[in-house]
Amino acid sequence: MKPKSKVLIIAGSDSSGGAGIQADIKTVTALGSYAMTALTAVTSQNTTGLISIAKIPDKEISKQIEFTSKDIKPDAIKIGMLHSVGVINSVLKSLNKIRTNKIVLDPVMVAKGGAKLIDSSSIKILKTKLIKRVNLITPNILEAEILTKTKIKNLEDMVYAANILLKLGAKNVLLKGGHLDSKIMQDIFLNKNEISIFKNRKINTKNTHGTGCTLSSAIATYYSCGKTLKKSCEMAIKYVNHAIGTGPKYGKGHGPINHLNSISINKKFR
Ligand code: PXL
Repeated sequence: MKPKSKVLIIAGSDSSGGAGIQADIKTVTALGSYAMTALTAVTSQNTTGLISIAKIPDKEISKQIEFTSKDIKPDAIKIGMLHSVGVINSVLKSLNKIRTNKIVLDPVMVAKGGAKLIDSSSIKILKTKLIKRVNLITPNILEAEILTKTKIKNLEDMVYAANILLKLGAKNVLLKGGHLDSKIMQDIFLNKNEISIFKNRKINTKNTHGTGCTLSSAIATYYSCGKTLKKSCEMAIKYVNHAIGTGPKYGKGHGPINHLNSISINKKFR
């Protein structure tokens, strides 16, 4: 097959390959599209935790976004780890220059093991500026609690918090309920006109490293191919659910999910 569309990923590297830009590239590829990248940081980690973060200079991030997109125009953009105010400002400036208008933001804040991936002043500018510039924001419970300064214990709290995100200027919100203590997964998609709740079987496993990165990249890929945001969320959730269910069980800690669950290898390459 030939790639169906082109997706630009703005995110950090996870050396263990399960999350970050590695998860993003695998996802975009496994769903049949062409991945381009602008790297924001390099993390050293394995499934048991993170030991260091090296930051890429703001100017280099802008150059990657602008020079790459000038030549091959992305159909959609996925944004992940943005660790500082400088990075967010550079990304905002570059987004205005390249004019791709399908943007999905995963407001990455902490890694699975608890390491902080963003500083507090960045959270403020994410909330006041970046949120308005993107088409969809995909917080998990913890991220939504931080962004809305609320406590989320159930579905009702999720709807309340998601509405605050709309008031902050978000156009569409996918609030992921996976961290709630319940037997089914409930994710809420909403905008000013509609609300949908996606319900799925919750898979009991510790191997969920990179689910947020994978989900937002899958959404960006479906969206880049012309599906609606709501449909893109629904299909991306299904892809991640299958990826969790068929995880390869690598490493001693929180292992990766199976990005390959959507593909089979052509006979001539086996
Ligand atoms: O899952 C959030 C995330 C995003 N980006 C990078 C990460 C992680 C989690 O580990 O390493 C680079």
